[in-house]
Amino acid sequence: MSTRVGFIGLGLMGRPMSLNLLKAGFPVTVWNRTRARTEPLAAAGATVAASPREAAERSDVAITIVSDPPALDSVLGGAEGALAGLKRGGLLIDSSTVSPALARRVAADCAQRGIEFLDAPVTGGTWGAEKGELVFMIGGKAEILERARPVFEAMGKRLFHLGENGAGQTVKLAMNLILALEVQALCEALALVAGSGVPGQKLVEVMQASMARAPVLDVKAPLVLEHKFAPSFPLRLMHKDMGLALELGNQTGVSLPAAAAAREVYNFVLGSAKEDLDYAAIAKYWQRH
Ligand code: NA7
Repeated sequence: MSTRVGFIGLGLMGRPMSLNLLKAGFPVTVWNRTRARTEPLAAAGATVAASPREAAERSDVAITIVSDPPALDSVLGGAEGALAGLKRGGLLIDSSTVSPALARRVAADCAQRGIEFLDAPVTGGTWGAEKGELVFMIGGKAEILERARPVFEAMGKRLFHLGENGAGQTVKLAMNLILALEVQALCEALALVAGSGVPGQKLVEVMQASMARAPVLDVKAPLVLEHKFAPSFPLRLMHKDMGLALELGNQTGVSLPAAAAAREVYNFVLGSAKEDLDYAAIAKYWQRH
């Protein structure tokens, strides 16, 4: 019998990921806080649960992908939470980006109930989620990852086993820190040339022919030049991830001076935003001058 999957969180990432599980033939039960977002999944053949607990009860593997640590606590804990629904021997995979400390706490809560746990945040954005080409960064037992491999492979193209629970989140926070700083560097450099009267497009052309070229900048440079900031990876989530990275640095005694400075720019733009924006919108920091 095919592994039954419970899928909790149908945001920008969760919706295409759960659709890919359905396409791969897994029986999927979904839950989302805003119920209207379950409709496209129901139309594609998913069962809709009334609570995270019910989604977990109907599954062998439950997957969560929600905004942030409080959201994860709220879908896992309590009488209607997913942990109350999973059976002994079941598996919880969390693909949200949260702190490594929270991943370890969830792992301990699962262990007490005889549930296996993998922290498995993703990179690849909505594009990767739609194509089923996400990259998973995984913490937990290697043999559990192997057990879940077919489920992961319905959603992603690369699986990295990085160590014990929490290691997936640690690498994810470091990855997003790199992306956040690359985009910050691009926006600063564009402001510098624009301030001297040279069109930003000229800088981008040279960058594309140089060592400074980077895939994330291939995607974000046109958005910055055209001032198009519809969210692909929302600014609010990158802001959250930078906060989590700085918190991890505090806890481990590792100083992150560039991250601390960049977070001020992310703070400023997020604080003055009137709508949901992509994180490339940090370019607005310089456009106010
Ligand atoms: P989105 O598109 O903002 O989706 C967030 C999801 O989290 C969405 O399903 C939300 O439900 C859900 N959510 C948020 N807060 C809660 C609470 N308190 N309780 C239950 N559910 C909640 O984010 P993405 O899909 O782009 O990203 C998800 C994660 O992957 C995030 O950690 C990223 O950093 C990486 P809603 O539909 O709003 O009711």
